[in-house]
Amino acid sequence: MTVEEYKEIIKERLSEKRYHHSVCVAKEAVRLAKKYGADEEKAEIAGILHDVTKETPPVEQLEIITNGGYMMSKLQLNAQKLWHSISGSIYVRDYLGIDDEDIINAIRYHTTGRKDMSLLEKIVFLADFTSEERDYDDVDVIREKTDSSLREGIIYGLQYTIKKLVKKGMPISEDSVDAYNQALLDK
Ligand code: DGI
Ligand code: FE
Ligand code: FE
Repeated sequence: MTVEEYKEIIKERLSEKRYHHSVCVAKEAVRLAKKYGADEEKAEIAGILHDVTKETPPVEQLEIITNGGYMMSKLQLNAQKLWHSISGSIYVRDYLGIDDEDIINAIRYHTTGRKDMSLLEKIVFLADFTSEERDYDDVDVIREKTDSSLREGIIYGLQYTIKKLVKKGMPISEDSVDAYNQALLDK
């Protein structure tokens, strides 16, 4: 399938606002791929598809996840915001026929990050924060950091997410903690 065909699928499945977000993330992922030497086509595909199941009803997401042979941990079951990255990665594999592991993993870990992220995974993780339609308070700070190094962007992005989750009393995924510690310690 072509990027244009993936865009049509996403348009059908998402609200206009989130479709626009997906297009912006794809564009930003391509920009970062050019800058940091990743595969631009994979960056565009992963960017456009990263939130494919974000608006899919939770029950359907559970079905996709279970049918895909994945068992969520207690933490994952309790953090519904994490479901779309798991169900999305299974959806593109089992329903859209994507067999590129790197694209599948970039979708799978776009919300939490993880230890030993590939270049493409880092780019999609960061493009979700720095895409042009994002307008939270310190978006310019993470854009600057991401432009100076992926590692700095990742540290800042995870600090932002982890702080927000702690404030709300929410559980923190081990993948986020591992990604954060690795970015801090491995220079
Ligand atoms: O799908 P988007 O809105 O574009 O962005 P996203 O995939 O980064 O999702 C962000 C949401 O996921 C946000 O509400 C916080 C939540 N989240 C991210 N990391 C964790 C998390 N929730 C829990 N409980 N634990 C995490 O580690
Ligand atoms: Fe997401
Ligand atoms: Fe997103």
